[in-house]
Amino acid sequence: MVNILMFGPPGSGKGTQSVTLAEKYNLLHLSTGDMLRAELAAGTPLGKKMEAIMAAGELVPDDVVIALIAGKIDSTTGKAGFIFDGFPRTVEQAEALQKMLGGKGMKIDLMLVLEVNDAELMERMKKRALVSGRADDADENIINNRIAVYRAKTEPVIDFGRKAGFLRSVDGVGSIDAIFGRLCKEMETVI
Ligand code: B4P
Repeated sequence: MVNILMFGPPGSGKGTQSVTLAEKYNLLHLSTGDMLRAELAAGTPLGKKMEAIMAAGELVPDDVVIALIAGKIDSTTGKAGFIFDGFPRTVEQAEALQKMLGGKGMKIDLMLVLEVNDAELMERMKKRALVSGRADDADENIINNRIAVYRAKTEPVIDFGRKAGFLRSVDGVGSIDAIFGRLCKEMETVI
């Protein structure tokens, strides 16, 4: 089983690229953002608790997302591995994932970091707001907060990946197909 982390700032294209990478390489796509939005949409107690945090562009507590991911890893069969999209978002989440995988005889094989400048991120999320209905895309201040939270809490995971030796940076600006091609080149070093 191969384990890939799709990493990058909000709006960098993690979700967009993870879907097609998962199809091409027969991986299970695990997006913590999608899982949390599904809880919100279903009106579960967990979703109700997380709604305000997500709408403000803050991170939900580590134990919540770690539990969501653990449940999925345990119940998956018939796949060549996992692509983790938007997880881990803190060093604590990264350490928990490494421990979880280690306990099952697996490891993190590759961490793909999509590099996109802030102006481009803002433009993409404002465009997405027109169709997504997402509260966290609708307001420039919230988008700025998400980018600030990324720099403060999530970017340190890059150092974690660099030290562990599985980090690969990829230019995340250009056409979706061109970026997909760049990511596939990196994937083929581990698959
Ligand atoms: P996510 O769902 O992970 O959302 P995201 O970071 O905004 O989006 P992504 O990078 O996937 O961008 P996309 O492909 O859609 O997180 C949402 C919230 O959930 C977080 O703020 C947090 O509150 C919570 N959460 C999630 N995981 C968590 C965790 N582990 N711990 C704590 N909290 C967590 O692309 C964006 C837009 O750009 C799209 O419209 C797309 O069409 C467009 N686009 C993509 N590639 C493009 C390209 N090359 N050129 C032009 N446009 C492009």
